[in-house]
Amino acid sequence: MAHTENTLSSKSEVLIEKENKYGAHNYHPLPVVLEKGEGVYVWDVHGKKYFDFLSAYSAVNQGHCHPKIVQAMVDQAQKLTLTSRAFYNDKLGNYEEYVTNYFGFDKVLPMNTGAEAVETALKICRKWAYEVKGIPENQAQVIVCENNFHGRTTTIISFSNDETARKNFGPFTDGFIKIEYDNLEALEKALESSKNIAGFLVEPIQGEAGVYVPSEGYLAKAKALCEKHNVLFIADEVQTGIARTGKLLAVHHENVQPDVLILGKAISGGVYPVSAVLTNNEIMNVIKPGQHGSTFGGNPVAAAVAIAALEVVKEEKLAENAERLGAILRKGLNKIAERNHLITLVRGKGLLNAIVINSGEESDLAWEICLKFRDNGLLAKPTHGNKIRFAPPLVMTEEQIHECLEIIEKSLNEFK
Ligand code: IF1
Repeated sequence: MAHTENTLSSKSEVLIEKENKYGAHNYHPLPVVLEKGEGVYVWDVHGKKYFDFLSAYSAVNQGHCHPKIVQAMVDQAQKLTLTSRAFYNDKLGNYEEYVTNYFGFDKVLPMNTGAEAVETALKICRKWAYEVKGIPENQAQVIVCENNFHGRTTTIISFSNDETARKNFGPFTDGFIKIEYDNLEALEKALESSKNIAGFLVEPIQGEAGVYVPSEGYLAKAKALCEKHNVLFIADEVQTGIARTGKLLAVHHENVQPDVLILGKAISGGVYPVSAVLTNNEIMNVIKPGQHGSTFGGNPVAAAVAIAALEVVKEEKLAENAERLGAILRKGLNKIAERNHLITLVRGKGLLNAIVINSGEESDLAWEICLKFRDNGLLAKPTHGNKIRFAPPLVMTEEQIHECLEIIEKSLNEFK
């Protein structure tokens, strides 16, 4: 037995060591090497099965390797993968029609990653500010929030306040005003501070900050303030969008339609990098040929995959499921918190949740707990030291959620 275990662990170790030796050290993954996924489950290279409680940071909302989405990709990949936008392809127009109707916008600009879509939204916003709103050249300001996470490009980290993400990557891009999240007075003050405000970029729930849900009414009131000042309300729903929080979009909890909507991650169900920026005609028409683009953005595989992934969300009622199971999960977690003081707080919406661990942000207790979850068959990752994000695929069943709650409680009890 001991011999088998040694061989088993060495297989993971060899693969981890390879990444360590040949890959840049820009991540610190939980030590588990995965080779297969199906629905809410993933399997490691030794055949051990786990509940995935991260969903690739909310990209695989539809579940791992969803057969319909994978089939759409395979079919399209065998026919035509990439033309660039130098020529038309027979899939893009259908996708553009589908996605704009789906979310209620006039136009879409297709990109690949979340960060690219955020960059795209900022460029569109600035151009709109100069050409429609009439802000003097190079004077446009965009309001952003403290503790935001919008991606990793040089411009995006320019307005991050995560020192790890910023240090020694300067000089940075100008034109951003940072205000406190979930603070309407701060927003109003910033909007009144200058005539040159072009947009307000906001996450409806701050994911990386530890699933920080703003006060009820914040988004609706922020949108109204933006309207009053003729400023674009730009919602980054890369993580919160596509049914994750119990509605198709997190802004729908407050009946808000953003001026600019940024989507990524689950718009493809995690099988292919697809992102998008959606707006009305008046805003999108500021972009003319040659002013923005991407080799892969809007390619036929992306188009076919995204249609399939969005269909699955409706067919399988994933928003409703996220809403229902999220309530059960938080209720169960709160019960555990009553019995086990390692959990100090449970928060979230739908199936985007986090627990706060009873330790300082510098402590490695949350990491140790995630290792214990792993040993007991559930994969989650700490964020900001003492918070653990719980975001399973939305195809989970009620029975499975209860099974997960048992794993979570059992693991926490092992620390007593
Ligand atoms: C990593 C976090 C999640 C995002 C929002 C844009 C992007 C993201 C609201 C950029 C990306 C990712 C990136 C990923 C970890 C992950 C993350 F912990 F860093 F914050 F999900 F919570 N807007 N979030 O959350 O999208 O360019 O990555 O496609 O490893 O950096 P991308």
